[in-house]
Formats: sequence, C-alpha cells, structure tokens
Amino acid sequence: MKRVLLVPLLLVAACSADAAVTTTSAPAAPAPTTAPAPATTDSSAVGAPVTFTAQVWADNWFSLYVNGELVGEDSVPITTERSFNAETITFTATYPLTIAMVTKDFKQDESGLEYIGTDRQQMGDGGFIAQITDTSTGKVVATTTTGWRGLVVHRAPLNADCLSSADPSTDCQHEITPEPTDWTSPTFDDSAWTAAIQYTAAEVGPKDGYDTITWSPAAELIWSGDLKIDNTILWRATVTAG
Ligand SMILES: [Ca+2]
Ligand SMILES: [Ca+2]
Repeated sequence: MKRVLLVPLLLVAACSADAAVTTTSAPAAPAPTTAPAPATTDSSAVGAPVTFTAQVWADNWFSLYVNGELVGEDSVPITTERSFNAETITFTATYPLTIAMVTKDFKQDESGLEYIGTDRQQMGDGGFIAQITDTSTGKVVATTTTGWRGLVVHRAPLNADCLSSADPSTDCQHEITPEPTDWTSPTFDDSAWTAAIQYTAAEVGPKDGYDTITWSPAAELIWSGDLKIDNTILWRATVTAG
C-alpha cells in the first residue's frame, strides 16, 4: 500500500518543480522593457548640441520648453494692453526636439472676459504661430501645424449669456483642467490630446510684430477648437531630424 501512494507524490513533486522553473523564468521577461529607457536617454545625448532660433507671435502670451527645459517666454507681460509682439528665442539642444509651449489669451479674471465694466467688455480671442530654425543649416525644422497636439487648461466663459452681465466675475462660468505632471517631458504621452486647428489670418487678426518676421510657408496660425473660449492651452510637437 505504501509503495502505491509514493508514485503520485513523486509526480506532484515533479510538477511543482516544473512550475517553479517557469515562475522563476518569468521575472526575466521584464528585461526587454528596459530597452526603451536607454533609447530615450540616448535620444537626448546622441549628436552634437545644435543652436536653434524660435520665432513666435502669440495672441497674447507664450512660454517655450524644449526637451523638458524652459528656454524662453514672451517678454511682454500678458497684463500689458494689446500685448502683441514677435519674439526670437535662441537655445541649444540635441535632436530629437520635444517642443512644448503654453499659450494664453488674455483674460481679466476667471470670467474669461476683458475690459470688464467698460463699453468694450468682451471675450478676447487667441491664436499663435511659430517656427524653429536650425542655425547650423539655416533650415526651418519645425513650424506650427495641425500636427501639433494641445490640451486646453482654461475655458471661459462657458455661458455666453454672461457677456453683458454687470458682474461677469460672478455670472460667467469657467473650467480649469490641471496641468499633467511632466507634460513638457520627451517621454510624456500626449496621444489623448487633440490636434491643433489651423486658422486664417483674417480669423486671428495677427497684429504688431507679426509682419516683422518672414514666416515659412509651412507655418500655420493655430489654436484649439475655439479662439475665444479656450484661453490657456498646452502644446506639444516633436522634431525628429534636422
Ligand atoms: Ca487676445
Ligand atoms: Ca478668450
């Protein structure tokens, strides 16, 4: 009787050993997932640093990040009335470039309106255009296009009937979306962001400074889906080669 019982016990032991081998080999599987990390690290280290110029015209204000670092911002404060001006920012970086920008249409407060309390009380509108030139080749390597992706983080007013309110700061509704963590980073996933919309010069009405720059034919005036209600937008674009 005892010999009969021993056989199944040995079989169980053998099976357990096999399972153990399979299990211990599993932790080795994550090894391939470490492969993308060096690729990302390499991308910012490979190649000699290049000097670029970024030319930007924004209604009304912008800041510019490259590969996760702030490289410049609009020198005219957004609180300046009619803060229309073009900027040229010089920076050094290595390809590929992850371009990230904040653009802001002026709003007097969370109502989204401007000239509050005057006969010009209104929704202001936005729009911007940018191009980046590789100074080692003189070529424009990036321009604003509908290939840029944006995330609207401030919308107001959500109720247009507050436009004529005597107290828009109370009556106008707004929506704020928190800025995602590390959204300027090359590794940030912006696949859920929405594609930029191209607008005509007639729609945006570009003003002072716009005509002082020779824009590439590829550079488009862009914004998100609503020039007036979308007040603050985060943008991302990638430049893979010089
Ligand atoms: Ca504006
Ligand atoms: Ca606005």
